[in-house]
Amino acid sequence: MVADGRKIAIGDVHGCGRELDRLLRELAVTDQDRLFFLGDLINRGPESRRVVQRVRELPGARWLIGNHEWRLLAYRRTGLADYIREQDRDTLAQLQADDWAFIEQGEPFIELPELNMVLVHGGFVPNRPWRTAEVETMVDLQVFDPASGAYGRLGRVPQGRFWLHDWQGPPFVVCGHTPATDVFATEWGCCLDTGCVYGGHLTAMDLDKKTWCQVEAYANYVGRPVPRQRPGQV
Ligand SMILES: [Mn+2]
Repeated sequence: MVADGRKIAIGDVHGCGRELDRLLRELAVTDQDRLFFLGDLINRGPESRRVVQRVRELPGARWLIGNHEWRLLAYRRTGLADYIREQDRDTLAQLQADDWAFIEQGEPFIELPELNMVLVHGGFVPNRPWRTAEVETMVDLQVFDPASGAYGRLGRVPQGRFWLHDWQGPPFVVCGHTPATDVFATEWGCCLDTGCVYGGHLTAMDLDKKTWCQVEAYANYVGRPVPRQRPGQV
């Protein structure tokens, strides 16, 4: 029997507070539902602090570390300007000590054994046991080249394709991080980053039913369009 409430994963919010409000309304979230945020709550969009605060108010919510949180936490730990991008300044000005304490509790992955699922921000290298993955890879993986085994961020592996093309479960992996206009789904995984901050959609997934719910962004906060496809998609 399914326990009380739903288990719902939500893709990259990136400071899109109004869209998050709208999605939670659309889902009619109750205190019995368990929400799992796939990372990159902050940056690029206008309301990083309010998004963090909204997630903190949700009972039982869990959240992943995304590459944006990872990078800013590294900056706070080291003080090295190498970790900072221009887009981070506004976020750094907004976030307070209590927000950082919350962000530091983010998890590199979330395992849901009862569903045979794992949630991660970036991804896992295909053909390797996912438990051996390093955090740096989990938060940032986008593409994989089956011929050479090379993997990494978009553009760093030009011949690579979106890693879920080559992922064979179990487990079924739900990720964010690599935006395109539509959800990407295979037998063994799906990507919920539908580019809300680029004027796309914010996507939620009911993990028991494997169904999706989306709301459209109110604006494009970045000025570049969301890519139509992920690398290697046909
Ligand atoms: Mn990301």
